[in-house]
Amino acid sequence: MTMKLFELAGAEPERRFSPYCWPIRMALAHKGLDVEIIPWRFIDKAAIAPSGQTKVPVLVHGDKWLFESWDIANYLEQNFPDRPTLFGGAQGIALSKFYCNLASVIASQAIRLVLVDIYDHLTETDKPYFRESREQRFGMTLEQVVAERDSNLQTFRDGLLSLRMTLKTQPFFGGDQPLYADYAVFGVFQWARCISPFQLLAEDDPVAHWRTRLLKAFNGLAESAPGYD
Ligand SMILES: N[C@@H](CCC(=O)N[C@@H](CS)C(=O)NCC(=O)O)C(=O)O
Repeated sequence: MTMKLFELAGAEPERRFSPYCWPIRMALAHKGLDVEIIPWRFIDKAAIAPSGQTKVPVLVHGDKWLFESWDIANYLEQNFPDRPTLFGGAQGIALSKFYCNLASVIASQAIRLVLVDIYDHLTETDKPYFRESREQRFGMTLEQVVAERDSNLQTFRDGLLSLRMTLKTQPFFGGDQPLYADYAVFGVFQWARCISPFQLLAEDDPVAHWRTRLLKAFNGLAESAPGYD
């Protein structure tokens, strides 16, 4: 039974830019599971209404409509235990939760650098919803949010120090091989790469080298997605 994944898309259906959908795409690839990807736009709430909420990722497996990336990853781990593990056991699940929360924090900082680029890539029908909801959230225009991004970039990069220190001595947060902790954090950088030409990472940053390793994973699944480099 092939699963279906509703994934946030821009005006170009192949441009996928959700920091929460990408970890699930990578997790499905890690488990070697087939999935039908359904491009989804912000105002397309009816399509995912059976999940009982309004955000993607939404994974449909049989009659189950799953949402919340963390819950979906745990569902995949529990239901496909014979496939490669995403967490490396119970302690790994507990530790991975930290990386998911860290990814959300990094995403909340990165969005201040790429917000207006997201808007530029949306369908004309998504644009008014996005502008209104995000300007309400930030209390200023999209353009004002990113106005200082050149001078704020170094502060963002400095905030990645704990990632950088870890990746100096091991190729992945999971150790020698990537685990869900890697995919959770990678989702933020892949989201930014897919939606914005603004370079979040310096080329010589160990975080950038780790990102490259994950871009190339699973036969270049993430690298082949439309984006900027
Ligand atoms: N905590 C959720 C966050 C999901 C989320 O925020 N998804 C965004 C796309 S990145 C969304 O669907 N937003 C819909 C909206 O803003 O209306 C998860 O991890 O799945």
